[in-house]
Amino acid sequence: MIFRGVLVKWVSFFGLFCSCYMLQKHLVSIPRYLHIKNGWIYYQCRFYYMSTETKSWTESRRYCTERGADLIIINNRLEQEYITRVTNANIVWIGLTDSDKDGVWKWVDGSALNSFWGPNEPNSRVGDEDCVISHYSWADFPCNYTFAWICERN
Ligand SMILES: [Ca+2]
Ligand SMILES: [Ca+2]
Repeated sequence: MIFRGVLVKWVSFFGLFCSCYMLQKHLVSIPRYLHIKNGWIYYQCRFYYMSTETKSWTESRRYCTERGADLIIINNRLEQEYITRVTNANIVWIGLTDSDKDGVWKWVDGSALNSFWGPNEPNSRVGDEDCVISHYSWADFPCNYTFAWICERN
């Protein structure tokens, strides 16, 4: 029985790893309908949702968390380039804010910051700019401005 349990665990772990690896390797050849389900796109073992409407940063985040996701955390240049590509370089909210403490930028999960700030950003140009958008690079904006957004989940 113990052996069977271990075997099942091993098979399900390996199966998960395998399908993830296969999807990454053969991403280009996978039919479109496999990528996109209810607006979610699969890329590099993560699911992304690109909004078609606009909301404030807080409302955007709520949309994501109500669906078991959160605003996107951009972990590396590859992810930044992917997001720029799939949004056609449109402005989107990302999961970065300094609303806890001015000048201390934090991802929504508290993870470390990889900086892709645009020239002269963050600059709090119109006053309180506590939330961050991606548009090729990052810029801080007032959180109550409305933009499209991207959710990310496992
Ligand atoms: Ca990410
Ligand atoms: Ca700014």
